[in-house]
Amino acid sequence: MSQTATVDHVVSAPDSGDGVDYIRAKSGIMSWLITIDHKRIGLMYLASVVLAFLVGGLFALAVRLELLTPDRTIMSAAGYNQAYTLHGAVMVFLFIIPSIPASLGNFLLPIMIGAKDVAFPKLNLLSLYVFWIGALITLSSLVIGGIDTGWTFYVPYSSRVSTTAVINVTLGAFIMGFSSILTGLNFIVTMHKLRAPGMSWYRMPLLCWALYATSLVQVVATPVLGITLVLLIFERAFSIGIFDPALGGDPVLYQHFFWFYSHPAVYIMILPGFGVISELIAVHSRRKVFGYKAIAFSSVAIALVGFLVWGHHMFVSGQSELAGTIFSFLTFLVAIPSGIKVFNWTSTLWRGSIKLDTPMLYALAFLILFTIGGLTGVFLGMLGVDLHLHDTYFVVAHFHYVMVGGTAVAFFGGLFHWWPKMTGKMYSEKVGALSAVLVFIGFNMTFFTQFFLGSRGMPRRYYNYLDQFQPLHAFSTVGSWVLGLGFAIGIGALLASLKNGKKAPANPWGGLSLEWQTASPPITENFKDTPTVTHGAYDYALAQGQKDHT
Ligand code: HEM
Ligand SMILES: [Cu+2]
Repeated sequence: MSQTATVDHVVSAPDSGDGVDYIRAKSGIMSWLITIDHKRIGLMYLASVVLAFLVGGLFALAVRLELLTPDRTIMSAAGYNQAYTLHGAVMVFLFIIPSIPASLGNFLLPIMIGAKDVAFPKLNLLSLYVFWIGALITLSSLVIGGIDTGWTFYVPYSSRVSTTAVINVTLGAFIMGFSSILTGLNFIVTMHKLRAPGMSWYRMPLLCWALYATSLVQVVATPVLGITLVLLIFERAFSIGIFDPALGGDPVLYQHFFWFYSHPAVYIMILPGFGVISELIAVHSRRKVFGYKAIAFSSVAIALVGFLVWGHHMFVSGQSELAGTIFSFLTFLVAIPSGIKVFNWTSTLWRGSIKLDTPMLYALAFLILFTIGGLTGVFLGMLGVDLHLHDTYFVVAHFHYVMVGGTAVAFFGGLFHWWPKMTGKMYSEKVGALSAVLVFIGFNMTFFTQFFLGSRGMPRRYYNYLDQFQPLHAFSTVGSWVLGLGFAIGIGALLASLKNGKKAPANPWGGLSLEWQTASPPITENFKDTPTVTHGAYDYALAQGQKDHT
């Protein structure tokens, strides 16, 4: 960012500039491994999920490369099944679910509400270790032969037919579930108990509200996945006949259990993204968020309604027509709070003094991509339309628009936004902007094509395909290179800043929420004295010496 922008955006001087920052406070690897500082834990989570993103991303590039030609390109059919399964499992369980809450959330939440740490700092460290253990067990499948069931592990294929490392991957996911639950519990208690004086619920930044709603889902839904996976492991190890029809079990029951978690889980993935986008849009357009309460409550509403719609994954599984119709109707309801958010973000931008910094570019990309993802979700929620589109590339395109175009893009936008705070370094604004543009172009090339592929009948998870699909597949594959390049350049810009970056000021974007009122990087205690909060997170008009630009 440019010099002049810094000046015109600074709102207040840091009030905790002295004291040692949390990075230099202690040194040596042990001081990290046994730390209970939420900022260090957040940073270690950050490194872990970015690493997971790279692993999942390499599988993605391999899968896409295989699909460049209708027949064999680089791998066998069996290898292909393993590649897309691990891609899906790693991206979901090791990247998207923990990405924003465990890394950015851990780092920011206590600072944003003016606390010194989360409510249970040791539990926080435990959740990181639980995550590492689960992740390693899941990845151990790589060395002992892979897994080819798809990330949903549907029975009876996963319990009886597949000869692969199903138990490792599901056990790993089971264990990582505890990490998710612990983080959720910790956040809920932290927000209830540790808000600074004056930090009422309605003065909290919207990211906190989003993390609150996410935590509720994590705590309530994750145990269902845990039980399901344990049952699956027992089924596979001892053939006890819960899910396997040959043993008197019910495979559709597995699907109910699985999606009762996994649909709410998509809100564990996207709600934190909503929170990040609210921050980016408000700060980089210097506007009071339009409809603060509507955005806050819509997060909670989405979290609650999200529990009622799992059956839309099972329209073709033989559930009754009445059940299908009800699930279809309930699915449409989720569109309302989601629509409210998009409307309010757009209204916030309206006449704001928008600065096209890298985080804002990512936020605008999010708005477009998530809107496409959400609208195509409405198509899939229509019972009759889904019969045609089910298990085609239309679905692949839809969930990538939501998960990558939504959550992953929000995660990177947030990473650029808070990077100066976390590391004390400014990255190259030009390179950052380049990455955002490449991600946006590459993403649409990769995935928009797949809406056409799917509606023309290209099934998902197929190794070979009819020649007529090749032009679109090839275009999508080339797009994945542009997308991969965009992400790589973005990560490169951040890493390079650690060495060559200019020192970051406390408040490079002129934000009003508390994290911008402390030093970059913050001191171990976050604030020298407990801050007293006198205005909302976005009250630019009320903030001292500053006018809202509108
Ligand atoms: C870097 C860009 C990415 C590319 C090019 C990509 C590409 C693909 C492809 C080609 C498939 C296989 C579709 C099929 O055969 O049915 C797939 C599946 C999947 N991807 Fe991605 N992906 C990317 C990023 C992500 C991310 C960030 C996530 C995060 C959640 C993700 C989640 C999934 C899931 C859940 C599946 C389903 C696997 C299955 O059906 O079993 N992808 N992806
Ligand atoms: Cu769903």
